[in-house]
Amino acid sequence: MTSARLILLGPPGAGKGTQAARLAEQLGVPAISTGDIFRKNVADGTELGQLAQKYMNAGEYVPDEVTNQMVEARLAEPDAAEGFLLDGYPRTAAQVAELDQMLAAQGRGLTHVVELTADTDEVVARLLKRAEEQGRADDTESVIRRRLEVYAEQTAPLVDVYTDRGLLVQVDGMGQVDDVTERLTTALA
Ligand code: B4P
Repeated sequence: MTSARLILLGPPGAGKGTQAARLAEQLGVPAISTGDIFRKNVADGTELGQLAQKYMNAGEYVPDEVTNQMVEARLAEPDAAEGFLLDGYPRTAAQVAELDQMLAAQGRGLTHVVELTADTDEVVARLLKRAEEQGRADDTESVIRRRLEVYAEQTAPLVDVYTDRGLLVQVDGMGQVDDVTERLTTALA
């Protein structure tokens, strides 16, 4: 596929970050993860990081204006000129509207929106396991529950938006990582 311009949607723990890295490599486009960019800013102690950290640690979304500006700057970088895989963005209706504007201004559109699905019990188990291994501040049980609520309230409705546009592809994120990658590859072929 040339010039893939993709969004990867899915609840926390569905495997977005895991699969985004693999898919982006296959497709030859950069994986742009808003969560990773925020975490890098937190680690570097930037002003953006200090602001984002408060929201992330509480399981809340970082405000739209901040997130939109950050993505706009990232999409303007040369490596994203041909294509990109957005992991974790957009997550709200306001972010969808902003992304539409950004892409319209560049005269390009999305090629696919992939929803990676997984059961709630499974995603909670995966995130708790990651908490043990990596100690991410937002992987405590209460924060995970809040992240799932915020996802259901603000991000799940985006599935209908992209279904109505004829862009949505649903892929089962349960099971082994390699099996999920294979399903994604088949779905996008
Ligand atoms: P993210 O970094 O996007 O975190 P996430 O939704 O939990 O997904 P992640 O990619 O990390 O996990 P994955 O499912 O791959 O966001 C973190 C926070 O940043 C948000 O809560 C918010 O505060 C902020 N933020 C980010 N984007 C934003 C936006 N657009 N607007 C506002 N705020 C924003 O994997 C989870 C675990 O499962 C991993 O340990 C992985 O190894 C494991 N795993 C994956 N696939 C598996 C499989 N098949 N089997 C078993 N384990 C698996």
